[in-house]
Amino acid sequence: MQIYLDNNATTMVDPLVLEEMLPYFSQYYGNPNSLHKFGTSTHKALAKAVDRVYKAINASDDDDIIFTSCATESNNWVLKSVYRDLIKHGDKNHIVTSEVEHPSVLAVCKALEDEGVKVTYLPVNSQGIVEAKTLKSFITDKTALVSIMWASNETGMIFPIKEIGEICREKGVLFHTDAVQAVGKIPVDLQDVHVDFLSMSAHKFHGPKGVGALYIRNSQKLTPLLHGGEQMNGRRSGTLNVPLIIGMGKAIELATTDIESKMASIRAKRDRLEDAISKISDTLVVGDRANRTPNTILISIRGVEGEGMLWDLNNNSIGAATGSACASEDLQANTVMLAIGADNELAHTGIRLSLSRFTTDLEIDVAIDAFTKAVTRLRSISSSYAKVGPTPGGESKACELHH
Ligand code: C6P
Repeated sequence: MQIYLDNNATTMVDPLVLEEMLPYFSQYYGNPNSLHKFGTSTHKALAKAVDRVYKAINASDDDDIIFTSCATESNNWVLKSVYRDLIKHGDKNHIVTSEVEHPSVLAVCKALEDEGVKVTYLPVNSQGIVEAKTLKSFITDKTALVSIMWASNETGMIFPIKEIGEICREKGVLFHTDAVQAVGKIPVDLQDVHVDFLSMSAHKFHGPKGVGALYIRNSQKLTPLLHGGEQMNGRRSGTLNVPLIIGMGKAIELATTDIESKMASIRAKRDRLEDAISKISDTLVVGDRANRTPNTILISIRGVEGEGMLWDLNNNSIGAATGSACASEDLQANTVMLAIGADNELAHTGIRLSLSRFTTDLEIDVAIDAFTKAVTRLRSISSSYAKVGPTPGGESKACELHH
């Protein structure tokens, strides 16, 4: 039995999604910009996919949703083009983001600092989220953009996007949110929150890899990242990836239809797993579960290196992570745990477990057993744990980290 608990890294393509995509590889393969039937025969399915994405996030007809190759492209596009439009060719000089964004935001901000942009990296509280009141005092009349994620890929914690959006609107500053871990997991309603730009990625909600989108409120100006042809009304050049866009449309519809009951079912399994593994002494789960995406747990286990834990779980055919998949090779401490106030040792012991709607109760039972045994084995050979021993009382805690 293979148990996949790394759904924040990527998800399995839903068989219903695959089924809908398949004819568009070898049957209806025309370029949608061609005028013959090979091209035009894709139009109906493409229009349906677009409608499905608009509906899923409750975008209005005045807004634009532009397909990209991934959320990394969407994030790069917003940051680089706002820099070009409002800083390089305007009178602004400042961007606000948070310390815990995904590298596809943070690395772009670092690159923009080299171009002379001032970037404020907002701290997070002990729950791992930016507080809206913190943001307020950092916005100046030189601020071009605020970019804050909707939900954390590492902890699952949900940020106060509605309040942040209101602050940005009041101050007249553009607001971008990286909603990769929110779309398809929790309700995202763009009539309820004020967001100018929103990034998403199909492979996080059982769609294919290699396709994402950028939502643009009121189709407002944003210089394209990719210049070339006139695809997507000239906003994003490159031949449309028809099967992947169709797959994204189907996947977002499946993920967001009856989302509350899907969330309840995933949450019940997540909570059962969390309750069981946090009974192990000296463990700590980051963030209140009520304010987390229903599928995610970031747990630290004193005396157990994250990589060792992954090794043991992997030997039991369980796939988990120590944090973001794209930072998994550098063996560094979990950056989000450090930002929350964990010391270096604790930040090396984080394990991220992320479920999906395909996770079964049986898989949770097996995972609980394997996790518990792995902790016992790894602690028995841990020199640091042997030196200190279990904390008196040894009880586990919900997050209580402080700066
Ligand atoms: N996070 C993780 O293990 P792409 O793959 O480019 O469509 O998505 C990038 C991305 C952007 N923002 C957030 C919040 C994300 O979680 C991700 C992908 C994976 O956490 C892989 S690094």
